[in-house]
Amino acid sequence: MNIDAPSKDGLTLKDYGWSAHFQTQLQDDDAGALPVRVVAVHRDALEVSGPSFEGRLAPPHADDEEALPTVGDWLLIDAGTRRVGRVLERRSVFKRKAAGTGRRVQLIAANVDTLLLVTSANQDFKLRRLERYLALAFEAEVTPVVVITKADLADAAPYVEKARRLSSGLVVEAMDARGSEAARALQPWFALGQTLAALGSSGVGKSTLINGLAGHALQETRAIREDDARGRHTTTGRSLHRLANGAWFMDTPGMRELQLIDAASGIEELFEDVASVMASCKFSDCTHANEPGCAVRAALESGAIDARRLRNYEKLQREERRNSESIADSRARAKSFGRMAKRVFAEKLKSREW
Ligand SMILES: Nc1nc2c(ncn2[C@@H]2O[C@H](COP(=O)(O)OP(=O)(O)OP(=O)(O)O)[C@@H](O)[C@H]2O)c(=O)[nH]1
Ligand SMILES: [Mg+2]
Ligand SMILES: [Zn+2]
Repeated sequence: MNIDAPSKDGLTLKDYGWSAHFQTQLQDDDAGALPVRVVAVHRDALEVSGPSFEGRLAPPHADDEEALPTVGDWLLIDAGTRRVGRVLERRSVFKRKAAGTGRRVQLIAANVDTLLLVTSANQDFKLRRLERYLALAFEAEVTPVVVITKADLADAAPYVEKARRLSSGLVVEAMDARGSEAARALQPWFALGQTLAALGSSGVGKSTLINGLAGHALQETRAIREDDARGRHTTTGRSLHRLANGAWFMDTPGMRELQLIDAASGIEELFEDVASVMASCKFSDCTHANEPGCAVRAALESGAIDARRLRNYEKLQREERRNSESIADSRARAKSFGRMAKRVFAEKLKSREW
């Protein structure tokens, strides 16, 4: 497969975000396969795009949610039948616990290079929610950029200041998402073939951003409710779009809830400052209540760490553990059910009279 071979519209695999990470996964028998990228997932079809094929495909079946293609994934499809062969190993993936009581994982996006955490300079801005999204980015080893929109409607400086303190070196940009300053501020992340994804609540301006960056209305946008600044869930599905500057931008529906799963190391990395204070308590099982030599109480008193941050660290840790354990249970059950079904089937075959 020639990675630089251009397609009819002049785009190469590299323009679609292909890299050595994917190239090295190709084997000899993949010679006739076409690599395509998933740009949208519908109930009954996958929408894909690549130098040699663009269109809709029948989605493959799999019991394991995480093995199914998600937006941003690279797939190999059969050049003749257009059947989906396999999903290439992802360079990064975002997942959450599926909303509701189900013990399922939901994939949000794959192969993203930069995650835009979009919030507004209004009631939507919540440090604890930003921390949730940051843990997600750190877990996936994806660069986060906090984007504070609606800077034309309020003084964004205090919001920027607070967001910057969430993690050392964190990039925070405030802007009017409708204007040309958005493209200027985000320019460093827009290299050719780079993939950005925007996550955040409904109404913060994710679709407005993509429209401004594309230079035309790709996605529908709708005014928020005046009383509480909440959006109206205008965007209903995730979709990946190519911008004129050669970068790819994923618009997503406003999230009501992001329950972390398989994100323990992302949480640890984000709260490394708090964790290291905890590690220096005199007793290893210190509850930070009234034990002597408690480093946490001392750090709270001196202002080295703040109570809100400590609370959210403990909350996210508890939640992540609970979610990951419940999914591990259902994964194990699915596996043992699969084994049982196989055994029963084998018995049946044996006892069958031919
Ligand atoms: N004044 C101002 N309005 C903005 C800005 N960003 C977005 N808006 C407006 O906010 C409303 C919601 O924007 P959308 O782009 O639809 O929000 P969204 O994040 O895509 O929302 P969902 O699709 O529901 O998740 C629209 O009326 C936008 O014009 C901004 O920076 N300044
Ligand atoms: Mg939208
Ligand atoms: Zn302690």
